[in-house]
Amino acid sequence: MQTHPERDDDGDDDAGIRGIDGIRGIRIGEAVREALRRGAPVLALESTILTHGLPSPRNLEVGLASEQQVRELGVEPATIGVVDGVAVVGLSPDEIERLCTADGVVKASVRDLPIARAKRLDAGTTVAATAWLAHRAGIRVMSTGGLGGVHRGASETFDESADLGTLATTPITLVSAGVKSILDIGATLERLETLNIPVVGYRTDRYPAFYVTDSGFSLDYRIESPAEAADLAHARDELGLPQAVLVANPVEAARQLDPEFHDRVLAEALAAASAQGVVGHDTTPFLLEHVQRATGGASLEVNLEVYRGNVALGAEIARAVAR
Ligand code: PSU
Ligand code: MN
Repeated sequence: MQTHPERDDDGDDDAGIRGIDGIRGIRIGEAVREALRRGAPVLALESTILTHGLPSPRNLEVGLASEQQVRELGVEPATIGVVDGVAVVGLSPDEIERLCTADGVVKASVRDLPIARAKRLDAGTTVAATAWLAHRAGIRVMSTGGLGGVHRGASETFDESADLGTLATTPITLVSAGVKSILDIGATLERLETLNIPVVGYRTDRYPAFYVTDSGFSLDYRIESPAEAADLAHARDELGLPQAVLVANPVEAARQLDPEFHDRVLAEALAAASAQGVVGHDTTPFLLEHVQRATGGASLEVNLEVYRGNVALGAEIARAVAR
């Protein structure tokens, strides 16, 4: 069964935040609301991947195709984003198109949500903002491409994605292909440990690095099935722990970006970012764009393959969790 916020057992009166349309401050799309009411499986999808991660017009194709993919697996998709200041859980196809094509769409992590609301902005939501909104709406499972993490040089810049801190307090199950090697993967794994966030490999003992199957870092635990992921989420809930469970789902080795090519392009991208003084939340989109251009689109194809795989696994886990 889906756990609705007003039925949780944390002792506070979550019913009070329920407005006529669902949760106060959040608009829940009709189909998503209906699925949640029935306890049917729902899979949350982020939108920064569409607004800031993928080039146009692939972003719109991917946004709509992923929803279709989720539906074909018998799961209700809930793409999450901000339209005219309103946080929407379950964007309509028109709203997805608007976020993919309009000018001035910002990237919103959790701290940007109140600003976007007050200023009536359009925004793609990051993993952090998406997970937080999804959880608040009562959704248990989410898929993304790559997670934010600790940036290289973070010991000087303090640039660590708000994804990590948010996932430490947001009990959702999140499927990703690890973090991209534009980040400091070792430091990211250390921070996940510090933040008490469980990470398991899906049929692997190796932490993936998004474009490549193996980051060089190993994982202590692996799971073999969606049912095992659901067991893990239930165990977390029984213990009353607030952390997300991270399921690391690697791209098939035969379909990864050639690791040597990958390392070379990455080194160039990092040098360009540093030469142009790119900092803060512009860093991830800048590096991704650079890698996409420098690989002549090969990284984009891997990116889409990785994302399809995560969406498929997320949908299966959503079904297992709802059972
Ligand atoms: N990593 C990717 N692609 C992405 C992102 C991360 O491989 O599109 C996006 C996600 O939405 C993630 C966000 O939550 O970037 C992290 O950004 P920041 O480091 O500014 O928190
Ligand atoms: Mn950052």
